[in-house]
Amino acid sequence: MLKIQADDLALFGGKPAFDNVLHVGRPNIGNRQVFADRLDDILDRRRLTNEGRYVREFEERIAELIGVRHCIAMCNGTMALGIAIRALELSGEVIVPAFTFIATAQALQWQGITPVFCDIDPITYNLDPRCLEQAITPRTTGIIPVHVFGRSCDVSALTEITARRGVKLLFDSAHAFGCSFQGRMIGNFGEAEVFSFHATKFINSLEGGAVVTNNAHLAAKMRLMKNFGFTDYDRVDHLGTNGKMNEVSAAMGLTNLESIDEFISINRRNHKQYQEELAGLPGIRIALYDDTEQCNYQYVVLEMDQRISGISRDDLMKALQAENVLARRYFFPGCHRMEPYRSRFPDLVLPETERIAERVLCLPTGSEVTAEQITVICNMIGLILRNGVKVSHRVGTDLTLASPLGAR
Ligand code: T4K
Repeated sequence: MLKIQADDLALFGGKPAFDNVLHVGRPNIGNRQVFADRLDDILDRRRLTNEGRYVREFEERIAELIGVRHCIAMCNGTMALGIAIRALELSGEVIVPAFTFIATAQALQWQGITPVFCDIDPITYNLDPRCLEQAITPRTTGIIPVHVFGRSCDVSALTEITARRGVKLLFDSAHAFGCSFQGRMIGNFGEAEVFSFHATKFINSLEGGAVVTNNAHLAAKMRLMKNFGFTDYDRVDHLGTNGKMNEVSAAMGLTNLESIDEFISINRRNHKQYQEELAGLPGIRIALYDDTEQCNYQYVVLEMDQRISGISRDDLMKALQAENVLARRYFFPGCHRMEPYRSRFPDLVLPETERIAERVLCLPTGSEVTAEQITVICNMIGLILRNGVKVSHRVGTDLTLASPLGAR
């Protein structure tokens, strides 16, 4: 039901717009029967993990889709990042954006490497190549840019700078599976690129990740490293760990991959609908994708300018959460404002990162969200904005709305 006046909002005693919570990152699920058949096959054959046939097939399909020579599937994106970092022998300092999921920084810190945070471009939200040049020091061994929300970094500039300055380039492409840069699929750039297939990602393998590369030597090294360094029964030739993907995850990944076109078209349709239905609201815009590239459209990111909208992003988020719309402020407050970095770099200021982290809000999309639900969400955003002063006052005085986790 569309809400017409402020009193209809849940904040003011109206019935929440949705009985069940609408999430950002609700998993897309492909053909259940196909997955169930694969699951049966895994159980029948009792090959649950360690280089089973579904993992191999998943790797082949990914490599084919991206047009890259090597794909090594792993148990999650963070482990995939960690193994790639180690295989590339990064050390000392590595430059990363702070506007990313904390895993980008943690994968480095976990290995005693210092992430050096660099500011972002305010339009693309990606690492700003101009800031990067200034952040490189004699201790810098590499950079890990992130294709945030699936919109590609300025790959050409980053490639040029890293080649000229003699540092390695590894991409965190957790959001950018199925996306391209200048017509070439993400996954072909730098020394290697890392994907995440976590449940919340547009293609999921329950938990999962992969490193892709065109470098055969690097690929062989990472393949060893993710399996304890085993080169044969009873023979270890390299330091390693357990980064393996299991067969059930691979079966889920494969099944979902078979629906990739459908998922993209749903995401694209949702994105367009939000864009159209929110058009004209003051101080609000939906971050655009470049339609001339391949995009997965997996995030609908609303950016708001409080000076024009008259209400803060956080107040809008709380008002939506009261309606059971669990909008998320990825990536607030920025990695540099989280521990251990907040304490280590208390004076670090990244103006664009901080400005964008205060302004963006991710809205529910994916195959679980219907067109009718999107219309209701857009209608509520309009109503909330039109009653900004009243909503902000209410939010400011209601302690139950203090934590975004309260709405889970
Ligand atoms: N690099 C980047 C740039 C990343 O964004 C990520 C992960 C990584 C590296 C590391 O990759 P992984 O090691 O995760 O493979 C979520 C995801 O857990 C995380 O994978 C993702 N990025 C990040 C952006 O989002 P949270 O802490 O927001 O997750 P959570 O549990 O709050 O879930 C988000 C929403 O999805 C919830 O409202 C509930 C819903 N949900 C979640 C799960 C797991 C479901 O409906 N069903 C589910 O099964 O981090």
